[in-house]
Amino acid sequence: MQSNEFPCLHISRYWRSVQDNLLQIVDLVPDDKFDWSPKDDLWNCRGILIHVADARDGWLADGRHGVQDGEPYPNIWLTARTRDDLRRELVRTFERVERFLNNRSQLDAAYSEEWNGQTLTRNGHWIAFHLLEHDIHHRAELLQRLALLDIAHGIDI
Ligand code: NI
Repeated sequence: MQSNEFPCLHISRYWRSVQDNLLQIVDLVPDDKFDWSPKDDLWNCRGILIHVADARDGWLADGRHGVQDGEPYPNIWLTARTRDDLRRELVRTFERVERFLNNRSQLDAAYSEEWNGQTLTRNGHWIAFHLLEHDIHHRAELLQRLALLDIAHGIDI
């Protein structure tokens, strides 16, 4: 193996465990805590959950970051209010991610965007990695919220 090569790594199938945890968290947040935040300048639980789903749409829908999968980019900041809404948007956007993960040409393609006067070019594998790290990052943030609320979650990572 040459130094610039990496071993073949198949991890897409394990992403679902992160999604399952996010759905568990949606079920665990008490009705009166979706708008709770530990500090004024930090997002509340509803905002974090919307942001996770919105980021998936954003990276796959609009072609601004790169992938333009032909599906719409709904503004769920206005429509995701209830627990059922949040669950529905996480399920919808994860199915969208799964379609992307199964689309070899979208994964292998290069995508460019302008950022701070620079042209950033990434491929679909990077976008998939970024969406996974984003899910994981915000799962940790939500678990911290539950811990601060003394809500046992049983999610042991
Ligand atoms: Ni984020």
